Amino acid sequence: MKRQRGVALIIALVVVALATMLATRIGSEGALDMRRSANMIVQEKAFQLALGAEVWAQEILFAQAQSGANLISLDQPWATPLPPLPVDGGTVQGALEDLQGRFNLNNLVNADDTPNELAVAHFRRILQALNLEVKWADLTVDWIDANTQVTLPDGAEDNAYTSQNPGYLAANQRLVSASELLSLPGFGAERYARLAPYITALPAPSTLNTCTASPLVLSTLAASMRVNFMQDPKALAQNRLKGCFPLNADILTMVDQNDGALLAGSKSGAKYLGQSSNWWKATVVVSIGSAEFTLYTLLQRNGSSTRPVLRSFGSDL
Ligand SMILES: [Ca+2]
Repeated sequence: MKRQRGVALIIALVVVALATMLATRIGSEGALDMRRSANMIVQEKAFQLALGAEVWAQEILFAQAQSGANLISLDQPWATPLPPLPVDGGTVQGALEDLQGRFNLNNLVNADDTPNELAVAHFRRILQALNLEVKWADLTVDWIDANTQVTLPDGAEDNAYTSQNPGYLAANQRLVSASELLSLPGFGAERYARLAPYITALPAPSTLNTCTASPLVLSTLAASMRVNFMQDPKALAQNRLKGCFPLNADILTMVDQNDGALLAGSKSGAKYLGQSSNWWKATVVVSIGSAEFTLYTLLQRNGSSTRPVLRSFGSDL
């Protein structure tokens, strides 16, 4: 009898313990579910706000197109960032960047699949200016070009990639994102971080907008470039307060005649320089409570209309 009571007591204790465990579990699951739902609501809200700001960016570019200005320069309204604006439960801020002020990696290969010598030489000088190895220029050409012939001296085709573990093939097509450079064995995040602010991967060939290009991109335009804008970036910024600087014509006075003819396109027929743009990057940052979300959008302008071509939520284009 005594023994039976003992057993009953143990069973009762086990039942209570089990019930307590289940209750705790249900409680924490419930809390997690609620937290998860709250996060999803915040995320959806942030996404909708970011899309709203993206429309704002398109409106600004539309107004810019309506203004009738032929040049795209840094003194224009689009170039002024949108400061943090209060919205329901947080803030939204944004900025537009003219991507034709960057070096377009997809310019490295011509439409006929040959290397664009002018762009390749420019890219080599950009790499040099950043203390990076020039071999990455040929490697990028081979990664993009449709053929499987190795570009000399530094190129590589499928063999270099199939021998990796795990193996893969060269893209042999235009880059969708500049971050594809990370696919080149040994390139690495450190090099990419250094190069990233100066490069882009646009879906079409583009001219370089000298009105918005960075000091480094301008100074490396030609081997014979006599002006080093990197020495005095403030002077360049000052010169840009009132309009486009340097104009294409200004650049031609800063290089020797042969380089000038190449940049102006009078030798190849294709202009390397321009003073306008059809490609922008909109960066929108939405903060709600302690959460922050960033939307990057590639915008293409066609006449007076602008449309989003690519969106990335969280990581840069
Ligand atoms: Ca190739």
